[in-house]
Amino acid sequence: PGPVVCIGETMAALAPDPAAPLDTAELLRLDVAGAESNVAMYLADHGVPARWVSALGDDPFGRRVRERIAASGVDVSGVRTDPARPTGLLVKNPGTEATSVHYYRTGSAASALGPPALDDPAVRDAALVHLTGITPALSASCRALVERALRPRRPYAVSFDVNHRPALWGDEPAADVLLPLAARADLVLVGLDEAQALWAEALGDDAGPDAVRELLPQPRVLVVKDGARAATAYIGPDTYTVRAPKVRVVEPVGAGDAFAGGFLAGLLRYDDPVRALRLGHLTAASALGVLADHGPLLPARRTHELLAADEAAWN
Ligand code: KDG
Repeated sequence: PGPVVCIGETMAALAPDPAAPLDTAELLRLDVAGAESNVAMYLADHGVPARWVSALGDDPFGRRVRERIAASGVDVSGVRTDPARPTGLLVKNPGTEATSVHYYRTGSAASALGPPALDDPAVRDAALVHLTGITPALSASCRALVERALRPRRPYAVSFDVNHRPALWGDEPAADVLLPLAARADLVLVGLDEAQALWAEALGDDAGPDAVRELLPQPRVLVVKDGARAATAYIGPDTYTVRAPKVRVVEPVGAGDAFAGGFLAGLLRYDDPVRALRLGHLTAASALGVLADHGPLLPARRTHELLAADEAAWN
């Protein structure tokens, strides 16, 4: 099969290190942050050919982002440099309860992406195109890109991680945009809490994963992630649930992308939904254990042991 092509914005990311509120922090660590390139990096970690298609400014942050992602084994030949627009920036502000995220991305190079990005040679032989619900919130042209990728009779399968980022939507109802987009994808990933927050009215009180499937019956594959508890994959008429292992959490941002990278890699490599869910959980654990979005995987041998182990070893 061809590569997985992940399309979306990646920013330079600044975060206090050691973690402290920005009011008092003195040192900031420079990293990269982008949901789709995170998925590409985790796919590459698992040995699945991955490309990242995007745009960056002609600036030091843009060069840093490109180099970091290329160094992770992702093909960045489809990443354009836009001399007229800057690379976006994300700043993390760790609070006592939770980390808040501040974006400096309006007018960024990636916000000017549009349907022509899909004509890039890097997309032409894609087996799977991976998109997220972040992109349609960035600009009208970015939304048009997602709409076009999800057109009927497309030459590739599309996976779509709902990735609701309330800070990007302002007054616009994200729920009304994201549901029809998700409905047209071949494979959808969504957090249960995210689905409950977005589509509360349609799902009803105390909705579980099955209610999300009822709301989204169209995609052949639907994965509903219930945080630290479990993840359920609906594939055609079949349902598979795998409990999450207990892990130490340093910082959760990036774990959803890691889960997506592991799940997609598992599905592509083993064509086995339970192994795919397990690889999703194991890869999420890599992101949960670090401050950055991208953490180191377990040694390959340990991963194989856990994928093959019986369920008791997982709980
Ligand atoms: O999924 C993790 C992302 O939230 C982060 O890396 C930044 O892509 C990002 C965004 O737009 O929030």
